Amino acid sequence: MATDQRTATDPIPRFPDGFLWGVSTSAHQIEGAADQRGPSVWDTFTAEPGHVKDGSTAAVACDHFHRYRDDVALLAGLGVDAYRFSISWPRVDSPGGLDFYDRLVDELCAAGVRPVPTLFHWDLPAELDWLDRDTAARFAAYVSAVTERLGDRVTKWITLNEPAEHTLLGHALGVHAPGRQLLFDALPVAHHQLLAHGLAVQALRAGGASDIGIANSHGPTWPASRDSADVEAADFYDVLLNRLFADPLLLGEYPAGLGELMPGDVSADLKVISEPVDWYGVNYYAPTRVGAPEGAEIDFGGVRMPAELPFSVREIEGVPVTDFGWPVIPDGLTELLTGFRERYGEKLPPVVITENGCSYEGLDDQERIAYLDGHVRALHRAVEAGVDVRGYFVWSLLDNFEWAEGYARRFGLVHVDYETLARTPKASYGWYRAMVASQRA
Ligand code: IFM
Repeated sequence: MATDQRTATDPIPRFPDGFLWGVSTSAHQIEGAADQRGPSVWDTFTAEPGHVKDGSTAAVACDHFHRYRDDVALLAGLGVDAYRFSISWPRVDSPGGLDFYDRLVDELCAAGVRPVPTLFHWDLPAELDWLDRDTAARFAAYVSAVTERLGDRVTKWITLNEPAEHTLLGHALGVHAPGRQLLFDALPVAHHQLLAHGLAVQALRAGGASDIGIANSHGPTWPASRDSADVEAADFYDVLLNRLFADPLLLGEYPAGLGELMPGDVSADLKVISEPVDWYGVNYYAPTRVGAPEGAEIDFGGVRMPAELPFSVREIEGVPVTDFGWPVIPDGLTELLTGFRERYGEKLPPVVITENGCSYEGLDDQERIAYLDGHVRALHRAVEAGVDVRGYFVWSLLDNFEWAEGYARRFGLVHVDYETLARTPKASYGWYRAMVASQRA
C-alpha cells in the first residue's frame, strides 16, 4: 500500500528513539489571574469593544494559575514527555511573579513531565512596544532573570512564539494586539523580535542553557493558478510567512529586498540574530492558497485583508475544514518539512513541531482524532524522507482564549466549561494517550 493511502486503522509508524511527545499552551490563553500581574498589550486590546468577537477577555481564561496542579495531573494522565507553556513577561515583572512558574516547574518535574517554556507568546507588557529597538534589550534582561530562577530545572527553552503572526496580525493588519494597521511599516517589529531572539539566545547560553529553539509558524504557499501574477503573489506571501524569520535565523541574511527596509545596523544585528539554535520549532496548521491582489478588501476567515496588499488569500476548495474554517491538509506538513530541508540543507537544525491542532466542538471529537492521526502520519513521512524531526506538540492541552475569536474556538484535548471551569478530557485525549503509549511499547 502506498504510504499516502495508510488509514487511521493502521498503527501509527514508530518514530525515532528519544522522540518527544507533548502538548502546548500559552500563558495569556489559559492562566487568568490578571489581577496578579501587570497588563499586557492583549489586556489593553481586549478592553476596547469590537476587538474580540464574543467580547470576552482573558482575565479568568481557564484559571490555570489557580488550577495548575489539576492541569499537571491531566498531563501526567496523558503520559506525554513534555509540556510547552509560556511565561508571562508582565507577570514576571510583577512582585512574586516568578514564584508561580517556580511552583509549576516543580509540579511538572515531580510528575515526570519535562517543562518547555516559551519566553514570549504575544503578551508584551503594555508599556513596551516592538517598534522600539530597546524592547529587544529589555527582553534579554527579562530572559536572564527567568533563566537564573528556573535554569536549574528547565533545560529546554523556546525564545519566541510565531513572531510572523505577531507582526502581521498585530502590527500590519490590526486584528490582534496591539491593533496597529501599519502594513509594511510593521517590518521593524519583525526585526526587533528577531534581535530579541538573538539576544535571548545569548542570555540563555550565558545562564548555561544548551537546548534552545524558537517556534515559527510556517505552511506551504500554493499559487491560485499558474498565471504569473498568481505565482508572483504566492512567492511574495511565501517570503513573508516562510522566509522573513527563517532566513535571518538560519542563513544570517534577509530575503532579497527586505534588509534595506529594516532599521539599525542590520549586518551587525544579523550576526546576533543568527546565533545558532539547537533545534527549530515549526507551528503547522494548513497550507495557504494565494493569488494576485483582487483590488478590494476581503474578509478571509475573519481577517480583513486590505486591498493594498500585493496578494490575496483564496479558499482551498474540496477539502474538509475545521470549525475555524481552516483546511485540513496533512500532506502539507510533509511538503513543508521536505521543502525546508531542501531550502536550508545542512543549515536546518533538527525540527520540533511545536504546535499542530484544530478547532472542533464536542467531547466525542472524532474530527480532531482524524486531524491529529493524519498529521502524525504526515510527519512520519517527512522523517522517512530524511527530515530530522525530534518532537511533536499538540495545540492544545485545554480549550482556551483564542485571541480575537474569544472562547468560540476550541482547540483542546480537554474541554473547559467556562462557567464552572471544570475540565473534561475529550475522546482525542484518550486517542493521544494511547498513541504516545504505543510509541513506547
Ligand atoms: O492559539 C494559537 C496560538 O496561540 C498560536 N498558534 C496558533 C494557535 C491557534 O490559532
